[in-house]
Amino acid sequence: MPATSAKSRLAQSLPSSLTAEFDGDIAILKLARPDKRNALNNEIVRGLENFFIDLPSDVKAVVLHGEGEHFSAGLDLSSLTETDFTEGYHHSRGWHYAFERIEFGRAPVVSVLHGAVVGGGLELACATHIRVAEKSAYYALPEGSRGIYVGGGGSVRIPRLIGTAKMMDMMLTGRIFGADDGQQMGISNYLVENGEGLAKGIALAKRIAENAPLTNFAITNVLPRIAEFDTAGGYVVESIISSVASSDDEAKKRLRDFLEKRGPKVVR
Ligand code: 1HE
Repeated sequence: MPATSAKSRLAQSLPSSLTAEFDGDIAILKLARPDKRNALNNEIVRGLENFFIDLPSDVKAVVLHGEGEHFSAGLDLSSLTETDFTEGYHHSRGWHYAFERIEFGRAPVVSVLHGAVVGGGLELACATHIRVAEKSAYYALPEGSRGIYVGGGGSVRIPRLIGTAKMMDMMLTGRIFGADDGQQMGISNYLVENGEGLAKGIALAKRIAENAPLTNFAITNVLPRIAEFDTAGGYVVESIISSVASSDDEAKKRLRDFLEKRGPKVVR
């Protein structure tokens, strides 16, 4: 798969703990620190941030997965041993900035989860737009037992997915949820057999990449904001973004295609 120069420059700029491949208009980004169970140190978090800042505009969707037996063991615990308040605060804010680049970036992101998806690993997964879990995936927030607290946006994103009560249970009691529970609770959108996650993630990313870019932008960057607005404000912003999308040439072409019997039908 030949990469354009912007894509190969981006791949080469990554730290050794991250690798990127390109397959047409999708990128496949891998956490590549299996010896440390893809624990997230500053290098990986900054590498993720820079990857999403520099993502070329012809990349239409991203798949994020992890090498080895686990998606991610969360925060690299060796990086927090001697921090004071100010350093800890900025460390956490650094994760927020990086994960916001994923959540509100240029392209929708599909994560593929397997093995441990714990602490900051779960926070990272929750910053992506679609989660595919393999049966081996399990979810935990062991911060309580480490004497720390989530710092990668987990308090904001995880309750939106599973509710505050379940997150409290995970943090207070160390409760671990398996892949079936995670699917039922809404952590994952898709549940597949072990070894099938990456193929499913790539297939979904390719499907997402076929959508009009402006619609994907509205879904990832505007919908989550509207969902937090009051009702009246939500309706106004929805009407604005819907009008912006439908007045785009791409929408006009796709609507014409359907009316002239060229566009895809919605079939099961
Ligand atoms: C690590 C980390 C890590 C593994 N930081 N080094 N996260 C946790 O509390 C989870 C901690 N990790 C584990 O519970 C286990 O490692 C796993 C269940 C994920 C995997 O177990 P296993 O048996 O496959 O691997 P292992 O033998 O425990 O670990 C292999 C190596 O990875 C070992 O290093 P080695 O030099 O002895 O080979 C481990 O020390 C290392 N390793 N996990 C550093 N997390 C923004 S705030 C977010 C807050 C959090 O994320 S808190 C949750 C932290």
